[in-house]
Amino acid sequence: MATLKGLSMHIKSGRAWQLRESEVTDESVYRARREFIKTAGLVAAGVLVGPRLAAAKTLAELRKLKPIEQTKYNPGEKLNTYEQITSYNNYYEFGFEKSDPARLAPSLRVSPWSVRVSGEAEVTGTYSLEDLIRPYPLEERIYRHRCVEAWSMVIPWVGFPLSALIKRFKPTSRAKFVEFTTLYDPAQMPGQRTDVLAWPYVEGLRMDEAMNELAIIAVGLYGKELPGQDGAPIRLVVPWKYGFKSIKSIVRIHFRETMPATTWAKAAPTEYGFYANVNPHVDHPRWSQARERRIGEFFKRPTLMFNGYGEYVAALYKGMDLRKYF
Ligand SMILES: Nc1nc2c(c(=O)[nH]1)N[C@H]1C(S)=C(S)[C@@H](COP(=O)(O)O)O[C@H]1N2
Ligand SMILES: [Mo]
Repeated sequence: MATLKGLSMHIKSGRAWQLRESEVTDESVYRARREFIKTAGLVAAGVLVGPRLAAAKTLAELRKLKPIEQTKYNPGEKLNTYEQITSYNNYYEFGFEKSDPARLAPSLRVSPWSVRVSGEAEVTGTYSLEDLIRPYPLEERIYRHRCVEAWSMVIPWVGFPLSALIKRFKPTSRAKFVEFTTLYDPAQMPGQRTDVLAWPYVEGLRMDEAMNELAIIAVGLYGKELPGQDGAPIRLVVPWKYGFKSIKSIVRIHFRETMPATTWAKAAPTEYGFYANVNPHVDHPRWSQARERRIGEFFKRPTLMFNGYGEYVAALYKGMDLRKYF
């Protein structure tokens, strides 16, 4: 990939200041990659039964969403290209290499799609995607995205505030957290045929975090519907937290009194916390979080507290020890 040539070159040259892929990867994931590559290869070759592979869509091939309101949410930094955003990311249901989601996720069937809303709320039920999102005007939000693996991007999402969606279900006073679940369908999601993570992928927010104006439900990017690899047809975006909080392809929203057991916090509790706020002062046990590589750039840049969104979110964590609640 031409756009990522520079990046892979850095990794190969292996200078001391560079973060090697193996250093930011869980050992179990690293080992599972080999297994997965074999399995995915057999699926592609038609030896194993798997989903029909569909080519990743170009921007021109995707359905345009409209109307989209422009908003004040824009860090004023150079946008990453559509190619960068859609060819380098994590979606472990479709493999463990950054290029796997673009290769395998586009074949996920996203229509029909329904989302079940349950738990501590007055209004619950199962909604078709269309019914779920119809009431909300779509906005463009340009957000920084910071992966826990110390790379970052700037992405023009299309979506609407999560708070608007939540209000409609009238959570009760017992609802202290909201939990999100990704589709579980090992026939379509080859990564779910491995035990690298406890499937389905689960994420969650404290209710006040979920109601913060920055948290959005995204249904598109670059003015078009979401491509498979970015979490089609509906996903969460929480820009002040590490990327793993922004769960993809959501099928369930559950209001609860207790903190949900989230996927990465369960997998490695000393490495990934429930809060997962971007914090350059609290290192990951195996690497520094002080700097990040913006995809497409050569030199690393300093990571900003709350990914630069402190003015919106710092008050949520007043009085909390962010080393303890990482
Ligand atoms: N269901 C699911 N959601 C997920 C992931 C995943 O593996 N499965 N990976 C997360 C991680 S670690 C990141 S960095 C982002 C990357 O995708 P994006 O660039 O489309 O946000 O998705 C997040 N959401
Ligand atoms: Mo990530």
